[in-house]
Amino acid sequence: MRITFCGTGTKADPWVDALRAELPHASVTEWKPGDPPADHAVVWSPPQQFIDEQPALKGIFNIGAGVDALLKLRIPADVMIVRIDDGGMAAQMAEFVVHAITRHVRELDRYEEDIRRGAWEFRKPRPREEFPVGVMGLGVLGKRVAQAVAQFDYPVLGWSRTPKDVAGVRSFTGPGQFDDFLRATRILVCLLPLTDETRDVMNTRTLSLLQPGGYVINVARGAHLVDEDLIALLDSGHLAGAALDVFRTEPLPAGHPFWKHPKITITPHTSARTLRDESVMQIARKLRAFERGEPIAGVVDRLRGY
Ligand code: OXD
Repeated sequence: MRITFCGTGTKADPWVDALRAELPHASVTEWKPGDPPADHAVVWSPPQQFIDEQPALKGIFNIGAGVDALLKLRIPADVMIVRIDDGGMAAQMAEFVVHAITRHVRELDRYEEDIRRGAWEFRKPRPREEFPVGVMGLGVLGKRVAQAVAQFDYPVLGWSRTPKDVAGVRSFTGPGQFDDFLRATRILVCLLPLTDETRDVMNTRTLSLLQPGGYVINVARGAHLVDEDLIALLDSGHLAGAALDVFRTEPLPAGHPFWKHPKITITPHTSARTLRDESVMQIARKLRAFERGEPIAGVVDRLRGY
């Protein structure tokens, strides 16, 4: 079996070495233009040239959870596209979102300011029942996040395209229940895949439906959020703040208003990083199953977009 690795912005050697160690019978190399055709590819955001030069691919294994960059390419219909199910990301995502919620609800950002000016002051605890958390997207990551938040006794709501049953989470399904979900939410967490249907999903209309003092946590893709609409609702006081990890353009351009907005906390797309060892083990497991003709999890439905 020949495997080619092509990871834009990703150091290839550690991935190639780890894949070789896990799949000793395969020939694994970093892709170079003009290379002979491989049977499978392990990729992150490859160029179209890569796809065009690899006519024998049976499977493409994406080393991230989101396949939006990959689905922009022209990929022959018979090539299976597989995403990482977790790769160590779910626990990181859960801790990141719980941290963002805790920081906001417990006013830890204000305490940090107080301490910086030498003030020892208490704030009245805010009842968590007043901060219902709505998680958009209940895939592997969204489900783990919703469950983690529920552990801290927040009311948790989930919204997904198809019905999902997650213990401790009040479920809303499809476009028909979207507005009810938003109206019942104060802290909105976006963990949706980016598709034509979900692009710009957080805009003036939808964010206005959140409860007053709403808070937005975007850990999915920058294009889910209309930047100007968020800023207007923060400035009008309807929204209390936002924690943003992803942006329309990354790195976030110098001078973008998000850098300095007092109600926005930004991080550089780091909420959940792919952990190499776990991902390689998962890819190797899936490849072995595929070679044995067994079904594998995480195959992307191209029509659905994830
Ligand atoms: C991913 C990401 O999709 O890192 O895995 O954003």
